[in-house]
Amino acid sequence: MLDGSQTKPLLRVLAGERLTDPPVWLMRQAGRYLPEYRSIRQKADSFLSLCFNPELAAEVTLQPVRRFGFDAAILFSDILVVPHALGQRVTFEDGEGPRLDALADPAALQRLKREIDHEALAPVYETIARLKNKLPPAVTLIGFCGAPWTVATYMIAGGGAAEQIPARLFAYRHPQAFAALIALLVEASTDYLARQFEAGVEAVQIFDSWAGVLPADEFRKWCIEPIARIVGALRHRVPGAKVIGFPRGAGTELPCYLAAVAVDAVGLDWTIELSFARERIQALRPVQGNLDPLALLAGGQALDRAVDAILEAFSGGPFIFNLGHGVLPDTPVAHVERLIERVRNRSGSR
Ligand code: 1CP
Repeated sequence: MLDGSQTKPLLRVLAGERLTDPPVWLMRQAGRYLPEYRSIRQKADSFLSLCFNPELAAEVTLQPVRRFGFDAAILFSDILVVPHALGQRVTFEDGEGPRLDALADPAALQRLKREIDHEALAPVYETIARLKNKLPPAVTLIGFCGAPWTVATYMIAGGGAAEQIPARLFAYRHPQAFAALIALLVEASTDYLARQFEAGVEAVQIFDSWAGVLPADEFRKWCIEPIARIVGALRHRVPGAKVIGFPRGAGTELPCYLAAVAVDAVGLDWTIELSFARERIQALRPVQGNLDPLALLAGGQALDRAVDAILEAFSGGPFIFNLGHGVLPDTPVAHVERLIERVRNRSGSR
């Protein structure tokens, strides 16, 4: 399964190697900023039907790799296919983001299945199988899931919510029910990631997009502990499974996260100060990141300066160039081209 780990740049970095030319890919590299994505998106009735159409999902996964020559392809899907496979109603309204049948109180948890329905996710595994033979040999296929905390925020609020107030209140008011939901998501996510490896992904990323809204002790309880359980159980099922953690907003809690979670690399958001990241994080584990997506949207000298500062900070150790969060829909394609060119031209000269 891990064939190619000797040659694929991204897998070499995940194994702890420092490369003169860092591999580069971008979170949300497939999406509305690409005209070729928008034209495929029109062919599908809904966003979920695009995620569950293996032919189209494989195609949109490949689009950014073809256009920009990224070192990784990330499976085209969404973190909210897991609540869907647990029986919750999930839809995506155009321009408004996801809508779920909110879990308003502990009794609502009874509506969920006891375990993830792999039948519902079969198209995702088929997309992975199709991609395996279609990727250039140096490109790594990355699978993913949302971290239990981040997925729970959407399940409880029924969509995106400012500061994740509904989920935080639920966790304070009903800690036992909340722990049961997190435990269900730990099982479901482990199972889901193991199946992705069996279908052909070579690494996975665990997106904890809302880790940063929690107080430190809650962060340890609802983010660190569950993710540590997922990574431990996953490695039991898939020995050597490569995992990238992305606890967005974890800040000064990052060393604690790395002490407890055996991820192979950690994704850094753009707020992390670079010398702190080099000395306190990259010294422990390979890092991935951390360009501000707004610097990419802005382009010009702001982009160049930010790229150079990141290369300067991280080129001395194992490093994957990425954004500190996803590509924004209004990002000009020319700015992504400029970014790739700069990363490839500046890094080699060091
Ligand atoms: O119609 C459309 O085009 C919808 C836009 C869109 C896209 C392109 C959504 C809705 N999801 C995706 C794809 C997606 N989502 C990918 C695969 C593509 C790639 O990375 O290239 C991945 C990895 C995700 C992960 C995801 N979904 C996260 C974690 C990363 C992050 O951005 O923080 C989260 C929080 C979601 C939920 C979600 N799905 C879609 C939206 C608009 C949102 C955010 C909702 C919100 O909080 O407002």
